[in-house]
Amino acid sequence: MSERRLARMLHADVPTLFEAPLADDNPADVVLLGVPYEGILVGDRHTLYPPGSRPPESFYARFGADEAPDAIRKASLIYSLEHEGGVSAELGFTCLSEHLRIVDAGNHNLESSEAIACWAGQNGAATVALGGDHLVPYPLIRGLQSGQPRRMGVIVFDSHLDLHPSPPLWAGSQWQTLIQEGHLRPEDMTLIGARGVRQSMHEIQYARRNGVRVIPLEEVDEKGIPAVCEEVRERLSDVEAVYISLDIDVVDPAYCPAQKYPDAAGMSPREILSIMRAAVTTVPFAGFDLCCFSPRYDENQRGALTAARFALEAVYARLRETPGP
Ligand SMILES: [Mn+2]
Repeated sequence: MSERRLARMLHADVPTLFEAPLADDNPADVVLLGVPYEGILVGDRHTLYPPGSRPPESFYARFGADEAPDAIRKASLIYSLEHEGGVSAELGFTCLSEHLRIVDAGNHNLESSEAIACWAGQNGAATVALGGDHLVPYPLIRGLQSGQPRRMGVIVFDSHLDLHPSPPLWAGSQWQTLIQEGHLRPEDMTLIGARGVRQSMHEIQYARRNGVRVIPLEEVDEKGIPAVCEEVRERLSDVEAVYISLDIDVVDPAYCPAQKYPDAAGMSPREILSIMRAAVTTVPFAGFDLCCFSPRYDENQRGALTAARFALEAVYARLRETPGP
């Protein structure tokens, strides 16, 4: 292995995401980071296990999101910036490395990822985070908002609403907690892709009462992606920046079997990329996370590659939001 490659290794056989250089104290446009955090685990409908427990797994209760960042980094070699600096066909054959400073800050816990997001907010950088479970947007949005307080629109792709009121610091109550702490307004949240019956009545009641827009997958199918993109643009018309959170279980398991809560007949990656593009070309891009990817259920890195592609799209967001070169 060349010295050049070694400088872009995080540890052991894990490269940095897209083989981006390691983060240092210099300014950056995009800060990549892993948050290999998996906290409260769902055992069954009535059982939650505290962080750190290792209960038996089942098809209903899959774990392993803490293994995701390194698995996605390995698959991201396909998108290595070392390949001529990352010449992007999607961006009119723009060389990413010539226009953006993209760095990988390594793996972090909740506390240090919040500190990195705060630094990013203060320094005008966007964060691209690989979870971890779906609590990960909690420290990221808190950090971004403390670094640069803004009215933040949030676009969430998820098969589930995650609008439970409790317990706190859970990948099912993160949005209510962020709202209660004043970091988000419910009317600035749009949840796209709900499907299946792993839902709770009180979550949809909370959404309807408080103005959280829920677009179930069936409505996406009926209206079509262009109409959904148009509604996303409208929803973002009053905010100052957008944060995008992607629970990988919104994606059809055919594209990514490595999901904690798989549900057949989901969205295609290209549908999601189209909506992401609509969001980031409307207002400045603040950050992105991808959560609930569990590589132990992956097949031939198919899901890890899909996850890496979404992270690449989040990097693109930084160029889509600003005038081109
Ligand atoms: Mn979900």
